[in-house]
Amino acid sequence: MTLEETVVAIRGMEVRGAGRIARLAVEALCSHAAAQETYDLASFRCAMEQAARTLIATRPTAVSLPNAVHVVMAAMRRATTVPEAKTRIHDEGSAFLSASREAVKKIGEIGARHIRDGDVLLTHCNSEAALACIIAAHREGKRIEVYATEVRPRGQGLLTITALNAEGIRTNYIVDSAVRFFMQKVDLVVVGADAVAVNGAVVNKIGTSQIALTAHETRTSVMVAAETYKFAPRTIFGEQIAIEERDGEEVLAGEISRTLPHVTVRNPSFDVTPAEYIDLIVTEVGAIPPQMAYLVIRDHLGWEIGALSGKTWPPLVGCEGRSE
Ligand code: RUB
Repeated sequence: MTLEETVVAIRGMEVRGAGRIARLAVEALCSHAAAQETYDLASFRCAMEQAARTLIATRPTAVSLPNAVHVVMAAMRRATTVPEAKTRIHDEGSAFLSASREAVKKIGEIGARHIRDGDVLLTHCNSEAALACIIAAHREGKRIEVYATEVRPRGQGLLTITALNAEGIRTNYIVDSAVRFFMQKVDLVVVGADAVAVNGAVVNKIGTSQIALTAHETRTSVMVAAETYKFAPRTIFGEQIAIEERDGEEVLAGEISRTLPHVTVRNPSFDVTPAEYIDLIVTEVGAIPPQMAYLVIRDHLGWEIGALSGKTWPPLVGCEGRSE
């Protein structure tokens, strides 16, 4: 896919989910680098920095996206020639792609250990990391049953029930507003994450915080499955994670909304679940209580924490004097 096609695919949610978005962005950076014909390092760097910015702007909430782009761009910035930069981008990009796929597998293995034989689970949206845990538990022979939400307005629950059905997992498909009705039957909520803040708060599909609150009320455990590249380093410096608000047309389409001039349709795509409503975050480096998020950022992301305190992020290196 070209850079432009990738941008359209991510914005239009043909490719969605924080992990998949990150991998697609890295693939786009790699092919964009390979397609550059210049041997002038400054021009090459500028083209790549602009591509990085464009990709990061496609969807604002999933921190996996800027984190993945940063990994590749940091490798490029160390190069002194264009061929070296291309090689570094290719190598770093390939390493990220395989580490990301491996992380999901590992999370599945670790997460499955927290699912018991006979458990009733509830999941929300469509998270490959959360599904990896559920499917791994099922493949280990644990008899589980799942409640999966519909996920208004985009209906990602359909993807989830299709995946669960393909595995032969007993699944109940419910509308989002039925969560509290069924929560008494649920042993464990398993969801993914678009971002994890330094204080352990988890950003995930809109409705996750309501589900966690309901789980708290019934003392049902909440497990979040999140690769380490979904942890948000700049939250250390108080940066807020932006919550994407999508077009109201996704909620109320067409003529009816035009006949209600006093009504504004609001469509936030994600919400924030505070750490106190989360029991465990399963990452590829182990399961942690949310309060340990800082350690993941410090020890496993490989970011220069000091460098993050700069005002503009990501830095635009190599485009000095050029129009963006
Ligand atoms: C997807 C969503 C998922 C996380 C984690 O939202 O909220 O739970 O991205 O997914 P959207 P994964 O459909 O708006 O992208 O574990 O696959 O990264």
